[in-house]
Amino acid sequence: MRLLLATRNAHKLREIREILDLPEVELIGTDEWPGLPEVEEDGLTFVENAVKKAVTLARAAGLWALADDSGLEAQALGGEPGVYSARYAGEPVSYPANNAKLLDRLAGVTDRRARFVCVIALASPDGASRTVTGLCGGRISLAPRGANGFGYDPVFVPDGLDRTFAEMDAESKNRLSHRGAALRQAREEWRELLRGVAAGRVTSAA
Ligand code: ITT
Repeated sequence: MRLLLATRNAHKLREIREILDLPEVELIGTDEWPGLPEVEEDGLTFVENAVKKAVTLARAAGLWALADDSGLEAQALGGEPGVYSARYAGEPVSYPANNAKLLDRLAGVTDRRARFVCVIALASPDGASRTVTGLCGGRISLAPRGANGFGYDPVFVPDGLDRTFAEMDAESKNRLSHRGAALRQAREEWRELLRGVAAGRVTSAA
């Protein structure tokens, strides 16, 4: 079966392809399916946004679709930047500017606890959907470190380690990350469903 990956973020696409390894499923990027609509991410939760992205693109393409909505929540900032993670420092999206704003907001703050959240939504062409959620706890470093990964990786140190995500190779990050956790759960929970879709027995995620 073909599964449309409803994200325009190339870093996420790579991580999803690395982790969601299902034999019956051919993963298709949005660049391979012209004419898809832009989705405005105006939800107040990661679940709302992930479902909206997956359902909109599944309906438009007539394919099953998988979307990721994710972000960082800093404890001392009441969960900021949260669903606003991508555009925290405004448009155009700049990862260094987002990191600088976060470090600025946390200047002099001793509670540096934070967590990454990743919601993956799976939608069928009829508009039905399911979600899984992955979390990764850690803390915000005092300064950016490392050049791997994307987004807030240079300022995020996962629990139990001293290196930021940006100082790790992809495999180590995937083992610990919110996206890794969500995708492993997706693979477990949805394997049979996707097999049914591939065999023509299942037509809806409802
Ligand atoms: P799509 O909506 O097309 O999937 P996006 O980048 O706009 O791409 P989101 O709205 O879900 O995605 O924003 C997620 C932001 O959260 C992302 O831009 C990063 O700033 C941050 N983020 C999410 N996962 C991350 C990770 O694994 N490492 C670092 N930052 C991450």
